[in-house]
This record gives sequence, structure tokens and C-alpha cells, in this order.
Amino acid sequence: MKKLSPDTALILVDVQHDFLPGGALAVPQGDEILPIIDSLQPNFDTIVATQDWHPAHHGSFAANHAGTQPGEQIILEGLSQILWPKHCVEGTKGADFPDGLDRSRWKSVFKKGTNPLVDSYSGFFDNARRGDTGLRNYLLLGGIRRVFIAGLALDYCVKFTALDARTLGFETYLITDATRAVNLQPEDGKLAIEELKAAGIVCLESKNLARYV
Ligand code: VGL
Ligand code: ZN
Repeated sequence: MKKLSPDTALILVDVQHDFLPGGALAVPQGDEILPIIDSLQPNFDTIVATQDWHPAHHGSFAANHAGTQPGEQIILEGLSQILWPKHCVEGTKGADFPDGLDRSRWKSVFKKGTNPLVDSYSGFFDNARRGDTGLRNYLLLGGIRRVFIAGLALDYCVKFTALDARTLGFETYLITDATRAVNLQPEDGKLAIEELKAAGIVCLESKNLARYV
């Protein structure tokens, strides 16, 4: 197919070892998106990625709150926080990208979750909407008007990245077969898609990408 117009970017959210099978916060079937992402990449001039990148003492880790288990909810600095297994610790293999994924054409990587006091699901802002990763300015300076989003996990970081992109005024698309959900509750992935559609985000399958050139 013809490449998508140069005002379009592909945002790959948190495609990291710890979210893949065998990882600390494995997303079921997360590995199935890897070949799909690699087949998508040649269609985009601008590809950026986000990288979950936590200090070991991050407040979202159950291990850092005595007597808690992953999946429990706490209040962290005034915000409701789901506790997670320790994952994507800065500099570890779990935080790295899988070897099978072609990174040769990525223009930039935006790290998130670096502040131990607040989690960061969106690739744009932390959950308190104070810290800014720089992704928005990067896209605007590059003349990007449309973003296609893929990666992990659909019900957390992909969802919040897509919602922020839309709120910031980008025409926003989710590639539904290039994402997978954690599904702490079995319907979470389905609900995320409904929420994204209701927010004006177009959900498409990768095989239909050519409709958007
Ligand atoms: C994510 C939970 C915690 C994600 C990151 O990438 O979806 N989920 N940290
Ligand atoms: Zn995280």
C-alpha cells in the first residue's frame, strides 16, 4: 500500500518485555501483536514509542507497600492507584524492547512513569496530569495531525494515550488487532474499545489501514 500522509504518526505504546508472555506484568497474547506491528511500520514516516520506565521504589508496585497484593487499590499521593507487580524497572531487561521488534525507523522514545509518586498510563502526561513526557510537543513540531496507536495494554496505557491524543486535538485511531488487554476484569478490553469509540476515536483493523492513506 501507499504510505500514509506525512502528517500521520504511529505511536507504539509500551511494547516491552515485562508486558509480553513471561514478563512481570504479562498481557495475555501480547506477543501476537509483534508481527502485526512490524507489518504496520513501513506504512508510516513517523514512528514513536513510549516506554514504561519506573524506579525500583515506584509507588505503583505492591512490593513497596507492606501487606498489599497486586490488584489491590490504594491512594497514592491523593490519587486512586491499582497496585501492580514490580515491572519495567529502569535499566532492566523487563523494561527493554523485544529483539524481534524492528526499531530501526523509530524517531524517538518517550519514557513515562519515572516519578515514584505518581503512575503514568498515558504516553503524554502522568495520571495527575502534571508531568509531561514531551510527546505532544514532539508531534506538533513535526507537523503531525493524525495518530494511529498500537501496543500494550489496551485497558491501561493504550487507552489513556489514545484518550489524551484525542483531547489534545489529534485525529486518533486505534489499531485493534495490534493491541491486547490485561483484563483484570474479563470485559476490560471490550469496555476500553467502547470508551474510545465514544470519545471519537476510530477503531480499525490493520488490514484496513489502506483506507486511511
Ligand atoms: C501499564 C500497568 C502499569 C501499561 C503500565 O503499559 O498498560 N499498565 N504500567
Ligand atoms: Zn507501569
